[in-house]
Amino acid sequence: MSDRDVTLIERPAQTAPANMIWIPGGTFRMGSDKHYPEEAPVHRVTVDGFFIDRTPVTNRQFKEFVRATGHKTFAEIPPDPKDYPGALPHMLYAGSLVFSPPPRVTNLRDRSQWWDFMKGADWRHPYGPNSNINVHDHHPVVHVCFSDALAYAKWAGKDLPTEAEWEFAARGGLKDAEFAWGNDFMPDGVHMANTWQGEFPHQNLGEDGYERTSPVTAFPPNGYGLHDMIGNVWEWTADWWSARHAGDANKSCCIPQNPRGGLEAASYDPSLPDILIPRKVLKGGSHLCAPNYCRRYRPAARHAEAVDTSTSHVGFRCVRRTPAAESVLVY
Ligand SMILES: [Ca+2]
Ligand SMILES: [Ca+2]
Repeated sequence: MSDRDVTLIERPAQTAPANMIWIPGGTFRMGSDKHYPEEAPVHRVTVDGFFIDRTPVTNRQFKEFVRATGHKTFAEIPPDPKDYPGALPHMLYAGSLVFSPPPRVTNLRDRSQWWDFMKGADWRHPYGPNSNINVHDHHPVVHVCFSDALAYAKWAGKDLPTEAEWEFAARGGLKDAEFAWGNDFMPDGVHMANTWQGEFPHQNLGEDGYERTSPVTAFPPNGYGLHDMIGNVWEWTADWWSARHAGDANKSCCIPQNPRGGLEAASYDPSLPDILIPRKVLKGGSHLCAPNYCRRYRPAARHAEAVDTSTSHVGFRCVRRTPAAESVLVY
């Protein structure tokens, strides 16, 4: 041991759980002032160290959870007519939102043009009842709503990341970089994440090798060794949606520590005043993020999703926090 370097780093005494990576805590500049309004303003935030899953939760991992618990996802349960007064009975069926683009789209504002609430679509049938996940063990699980993701996390002895934890991990140790791997979207012409090439939503060129989801380690990891933080599937976080970030602290003493996002009551969709379904923050963008439509393949990007919504491009990964991250000698 005497001839080896000894480094003192903040790391808990326990060894890393399987397929998780330790993210040393720190202070970083969260958000961006250069893109969409909901990412602004840039503000400093401190997070404690934590473990995070190396990849999004896969179909194989979710299958283990369902086998052990009998969990039924929200998308597999027909809605209770009592919860939807006035709805026609034949319209109340179990299903989930599947990306089904029309041949032509007149305007990019109306997302219902390419999202189809498909009967029988669920995590085992990602593109409808006639599809399956037989050869997709290593693809991220999709068609999970917020409570499904949280149920998995609790079963695994974990939790869902806060937005700040997720963004800090996604940045991979880089300061203020646009992407999880630096400032160049395609360094040396290499695709670093599963996004969309071509004109969204009708022209999916698949130049990165994938028109839909991809195996969770198909693209290079970021500086922390994490795969797919950007692209492939959006990922649920524990935080309630807020239309903008809080401002930067005036003094370094007052930088928020382990912030927990906005208030539930402020997370509703203002364009749907009669529907009071709270929304959570999604992070990382998906295989549907395209230059002409949704440039959200960046750590600072964020998107609101109603807690009871599941789709073919949203999944999640988990974290595990330590009550007291101890400083230990690492050889
Ligand atoms: Ca792609
Ligand atoms: Ca992702």
